[in-house]
Amino acid sequence: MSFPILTADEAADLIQDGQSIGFSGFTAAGSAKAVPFALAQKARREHAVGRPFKVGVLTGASTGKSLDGALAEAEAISFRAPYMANPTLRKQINSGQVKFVDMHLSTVPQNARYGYLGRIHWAVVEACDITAGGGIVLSTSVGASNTYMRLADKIIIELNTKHPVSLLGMHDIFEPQDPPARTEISIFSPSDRVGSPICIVDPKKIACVVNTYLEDEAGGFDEPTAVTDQIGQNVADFLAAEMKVGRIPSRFLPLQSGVGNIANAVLAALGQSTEIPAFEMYTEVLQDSVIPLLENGRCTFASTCALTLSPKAMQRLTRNIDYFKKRIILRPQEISNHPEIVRRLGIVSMNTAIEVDLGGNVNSTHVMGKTMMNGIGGSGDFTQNAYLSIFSCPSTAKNGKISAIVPLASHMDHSEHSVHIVVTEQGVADLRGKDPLERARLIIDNCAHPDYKQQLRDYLNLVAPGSHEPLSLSAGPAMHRQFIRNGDMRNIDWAEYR
Ligand code: 0RQ
Repeated sequence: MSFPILTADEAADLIQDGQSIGFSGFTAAGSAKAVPFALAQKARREHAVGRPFKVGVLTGASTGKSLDGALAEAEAISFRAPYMANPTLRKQINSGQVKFVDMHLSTVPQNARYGYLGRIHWAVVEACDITAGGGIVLSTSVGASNTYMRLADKIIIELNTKHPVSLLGMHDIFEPQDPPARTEISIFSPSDRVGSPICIVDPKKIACVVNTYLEDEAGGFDEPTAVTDQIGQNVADFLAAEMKVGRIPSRFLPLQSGVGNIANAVLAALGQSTEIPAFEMYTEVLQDSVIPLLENGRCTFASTCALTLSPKAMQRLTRNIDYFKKRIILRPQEISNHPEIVRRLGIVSMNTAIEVDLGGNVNSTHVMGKTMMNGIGGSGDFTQNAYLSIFSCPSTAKNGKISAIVPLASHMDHSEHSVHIVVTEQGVADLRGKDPLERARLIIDNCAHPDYKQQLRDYLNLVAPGSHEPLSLSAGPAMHRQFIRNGDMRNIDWAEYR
């Protein structure tokens, strides 16, 4: 089967102002690159002659600089969902210039099918190959590409020969029926397959193929610090202790791990732990730290939605692709993050908080309650359904001027009902089976930074006992107010709240 071959500029010319595009990309892995970059140049040309040009951008999750970065810099995005991590786009979202809908990632394909995300005019999807029969072999992520290609009016394929065609066989593409026709998803172990290695699309919808040779734009990670190492160690020690008391079976449970420096450090620590047996992962992103663990057998299998690897780690994987193909499955985000499977497999979820309050509620998305950082991503999909849900973060941010442990979270993504364990470099608070006052005391004693412990205890003395939740609606936001006024959360005079 042959399709028209166009340049990226010619393909971008097919896309009109006001249209909506479902792009491939779950993190920078497998993001469309050439067409969005060309589209950004087109937007600049249109703007230069006084014509409007903006598009709606749907993806799997965050993307690389050629997609969110280039389009945001060209002021070409009107609407964005469901997750992003680009600084320019973040500014535009926080200034109200770009509409952003922050969603649980597992729900994106279904919401697209129901039409909540509007008409999808184009799917622009990176592939590493197109089979003789017209099947699309996706590249380093699946995200929502299978659904976008099925729903979009027309499809543009970026055929990226930088990715090896031997990725064929790593994907497992499956899209459930919508209720009431949905049946069970038959995944009983991370290595179970339920779908097809390729995406079957209507060939009449393929408008063109754009040939590219471009590396994924995933950045590396910050060097581990004493704080991130200690957080990793605390998580590893806690899980080892859970195994000893029999709450985690000796063959262990599948792990999910979020994005970022902390998640990377936690996985590295679990890999090094002599007390934790070899484990499987059922996760949404596979970061650099897992590659050596797959090589040395500490991680025996990984089901993921994306290979979020630095170029170096990606080379390591491609050099040994047959080995990794036996140990990695790439799934659509609707399946990698599916609540049914997360609950069935008994996943241990490990995500990162911006702040945690004394009730055990977690804010993962909004700094000071109103500035969007990245989005909830898949953290809610896993947290709400995990056997054991863990949130970790450094106990302070911004050189100690911000405490991650606060009386009342300024935004709530994960409630006390779903958050089991809180970990900072100071220690671990196990909130299971604890009432609100016990939770508050544990979080202060075990997780707060010493600079903030007394201040938090003073707050607790102010509000407890006397109610089920130790809460004051006037004093709860005091530490945030103090930071906004003085640039530092410390030194609150609680007298004004008595
Ligand atoms: O700021 O970038 O200016 O230095 O937040 O923080 O400590 O480097 O940690 O890279 O792991 O990111 C929650 C944002 C953490 C991320 C978050 C500032 C801090 C720094 C980054 P700088 P670190 P990480 C997977 C699942 C979304 C939910 C999720 C995230 C920057 O993990 O987006 O897990 N998670 N999704 O200084 C002010 C605070 C702060 C703060 C940290 N209390 N106040 N700033 N920072 N705490 C995603 C997918 O599904 C794809």
